[in-house]
Amino acid sequence: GILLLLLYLVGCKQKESIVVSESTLEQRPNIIYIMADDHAKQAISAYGHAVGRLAPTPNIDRIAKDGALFENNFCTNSICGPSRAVVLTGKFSHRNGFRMNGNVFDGNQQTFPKILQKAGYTTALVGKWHLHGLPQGFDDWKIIEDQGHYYNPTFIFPGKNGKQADTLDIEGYATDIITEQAITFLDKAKSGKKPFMLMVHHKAPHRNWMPALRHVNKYDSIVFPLPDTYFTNHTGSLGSKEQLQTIYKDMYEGHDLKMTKEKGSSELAWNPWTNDFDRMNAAQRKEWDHAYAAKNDAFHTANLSGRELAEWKGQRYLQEYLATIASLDEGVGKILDYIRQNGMEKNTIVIYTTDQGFYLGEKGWFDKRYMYEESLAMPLLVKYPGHITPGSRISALTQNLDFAETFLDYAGVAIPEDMQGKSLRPLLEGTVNHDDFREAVYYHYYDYPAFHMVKKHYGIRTKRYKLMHFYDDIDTWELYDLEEDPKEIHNQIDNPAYVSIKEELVRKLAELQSHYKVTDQEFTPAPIQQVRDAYKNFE
Ligand code: SGN
Ligand code: CA
Repeated sequence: GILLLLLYLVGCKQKESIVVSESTLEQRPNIIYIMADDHAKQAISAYGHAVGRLAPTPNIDRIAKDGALFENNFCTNSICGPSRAVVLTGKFSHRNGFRMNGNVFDGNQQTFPKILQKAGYTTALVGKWHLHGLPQGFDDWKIIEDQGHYYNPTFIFPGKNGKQADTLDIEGYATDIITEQAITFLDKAKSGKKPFMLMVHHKAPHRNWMPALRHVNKYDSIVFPLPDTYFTNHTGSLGSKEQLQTIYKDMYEGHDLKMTKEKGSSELAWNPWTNDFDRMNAAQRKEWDHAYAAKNDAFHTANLSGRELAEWKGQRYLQEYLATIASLDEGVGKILDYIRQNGMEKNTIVIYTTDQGFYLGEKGWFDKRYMYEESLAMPLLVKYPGHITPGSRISALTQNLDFAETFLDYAGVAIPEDMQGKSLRPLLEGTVNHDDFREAVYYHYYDYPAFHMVKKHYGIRTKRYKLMHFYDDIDTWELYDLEEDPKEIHNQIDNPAYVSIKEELVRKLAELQSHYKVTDQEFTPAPIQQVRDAYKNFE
């Protein structure tokens, strides 16, 4: 009787909080989540693109070699803050409330770090946050201010003596500092009894693509192939007609392309905001100017115009973007080496991804936001020795929506009913057929009018097709056959041959919206005049 009573009491206690025995705690994997900002999968050599092969990322590739590479991983809303909010909550933007960068994340809501923390994990975050407000659910955090700076960035961290937060400018290069902070955390966590979850959020390779001083000339002698759609006029797409993200039309000469005013001068050409360069100290700036002098002078001598100038800009952009990634790759190498040298490799899951995809000149563009492939796709590499077959390639349709669920699954914690994604663990362990994982993904971008003027749109992507609807101050549909037209140049929406496919996609789209609890309110267009006025203000 007494024994039964005791068992009953123990049972009651277990219902109150998540109780995990010490031994189970120790068996649970550590999680290191490394997320870059705007790192296109074309620029990761493991993905096999020409650009990635010319500017290899050997350390990031180690994760794919030792683990799995996801071929069809997508974001739900291709912009920074919203992607981060989806990762934290496992919910679409319309459910977590963070639809665009200007929103403020409701930090009181449920997130996976909070759940892991309750379940006995030590949780930490270093680097970019961009959700405004201070992080919750982390035992330890050090974030960069808003977008942060490449040189001598300001960090925000928990304050002392009752202060919520303190700030400190740390001298050096952002990517290197974020890596060092991550290692400092690992050093502390190494001897701890609890498993940990560390999020390493880099600023790189976000605009304005400033490489570390040691890499400024890294790719000067390499000619990168510009995409064959670099000069393509995407006439079938009304939705992208008014965009402002064409490399040779919209990039700022000084800020983005690091061009100088004239030969012999180190004064930057048109530079709408100088803050990024002003952050450098005198010694850094001197080294920077010196590294650029010869190549900028050569540009002035060449006196390019028209198509040649447009191509030169594309080259300069790729050289800088990829040189910025060189430090990222070194940083990933340092973290991988650290866990190997400190006996943490076997029980640590390492993930490499980014917040959304990016254009490297496809259709002439930079930036992201669109549901077209380059910005929809996110690289995703995961390793967990002994649990994931080295060199696996996963073709299933997956999303950043699935990350939170995956981490909880590996930590042995129940996935809350209201999370909207699916754990990737069955894919990683090879217990589910890739084609059976998910039939289609849903997407919705809201940030208009804003930088680059990408109109609001939503849509569905299956393995083969994509249907998109641009709305608000426009009402236009696009349909692409990714098998016949992987570069999405030919909008088939009015092609009679695609009528039944279109109808099927419209039906599936409606199904997805109802499944994910999308309400009509999401699409209420602002009066057209209001949008036009905001555009004017924005300019
Ligand atoms: C900045 C960039 C934009 C970029 C947004 C959002 N301009 O405003 O090009 O689209 O960030 O990027 S910059 O000249 O200030 O660099 S996001 O990744 O944070 O969403
Ligand atoms: Ca981003």
